[in-house]
Amino acid sequence: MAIEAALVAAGARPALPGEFTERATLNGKLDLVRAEAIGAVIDARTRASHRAAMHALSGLLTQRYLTLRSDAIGIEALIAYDIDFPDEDHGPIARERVGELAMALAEQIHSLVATQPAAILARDGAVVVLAGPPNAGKSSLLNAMVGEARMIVSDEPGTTRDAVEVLLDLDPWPVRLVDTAGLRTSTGPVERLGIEVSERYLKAADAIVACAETEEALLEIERRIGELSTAPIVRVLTKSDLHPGARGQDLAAHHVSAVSGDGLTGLQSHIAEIVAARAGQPADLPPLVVSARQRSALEFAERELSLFRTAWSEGTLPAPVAAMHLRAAIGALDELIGAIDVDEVFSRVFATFCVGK
Ligand SMILES: Nc1nc2c(ncn2[C@@H]2O[C@H](COP(=O)(O)OP(=O)(O)OP(=O)(O)O)[C@@H](O)[C@H]2O)c(=O)[nH]1
Ligand SMILES: [Mg+2]
Repeated sequence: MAIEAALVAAGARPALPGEFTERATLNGKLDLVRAEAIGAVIDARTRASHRAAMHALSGLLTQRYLTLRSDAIGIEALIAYDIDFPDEDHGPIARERVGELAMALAEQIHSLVATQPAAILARDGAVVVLAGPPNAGKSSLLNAMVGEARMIVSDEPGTTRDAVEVLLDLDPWPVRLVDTAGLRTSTGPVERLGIEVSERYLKAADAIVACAETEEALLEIERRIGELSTAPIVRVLTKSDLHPGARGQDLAAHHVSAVSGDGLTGLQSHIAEIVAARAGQPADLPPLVVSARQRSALEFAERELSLFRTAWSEGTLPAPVAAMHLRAAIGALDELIGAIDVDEVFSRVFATFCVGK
């Protein structure tokens, strides 16, 4: 602090939030997409978000945007003839060809816009609900999976009353593990409320871990879950340390102990597989667009391209007017990358950074 005060007295001033990154960008060392990626890398709480941010930081996302932009400029060059010679019937390039290229470009842009659900999944995790009868060992299982005593555990049935979510950073997608009140015909009003919350979570679940100590109880709970949800179910027979003998061999259930840790790894891999089967493998998806600024620029470009395509293919507007939509799409792509004078965009982006980055 004393050194800082001396420096300030000598005429220095503390860096503004994001100022170092902003200066690097303004001096051409970083493009805007990579600059934003620095913030995203710092903010990433999951491996999936971190991976997406690192991809952007590497410059590959910028490359992708640059390709889109140069494709759009390529189309603009093709229609120049129609604009310059509006009275000619046929330009050197067929109108349909321009329409096809604009369509292909719009699809490319859309595939990036459409990564929003995957970007949300990477940040927040898939909802995976632990469900089962009271005392099945659900809270103990959650504690064992996250490696800390998050939930109160007791041998009194009906211990958990409220649903509690914990982020579990599985690969390739994180999971929001939800512990719920044990499902049974309620004994009291508070527990009944807890069970209603469990039922709501089950309806919204991406996957359900059905937990029970015996196979009869497991089948019964599965039947009850089936009335509320169509999400895939992972079967778990709990407390395997207390049941050394063969139990539920036909059920293809995971035999898990929260005490010994038995079966936990296999269960987690199975959950991760189910989520990946629904959401896809990151390597098969386009790069995730994690920045809201980038997504809205892409959406704008997509809308303008669609207006261009309609005007162009239906010939409802003169070519120069249709071309204005294409120009607007290119403008949005320019702004996305930071290729033009974007002082205002810059300051908006960097103001969200913490001091000194
Ligand atoms: N030996 C052994 N005991 C366990 C295991 N898992 C849970 N228990 C015990 O079983 C009892 C119930 O565990 P909880 O985790 O509270 O069960 P729950 O399903 O969350 O119960 P409710 O919240 O009431 O629905 C506690 O006494 C735990 O110590 C296990 O893997 N092995
Ligand atoms: Mg519990």
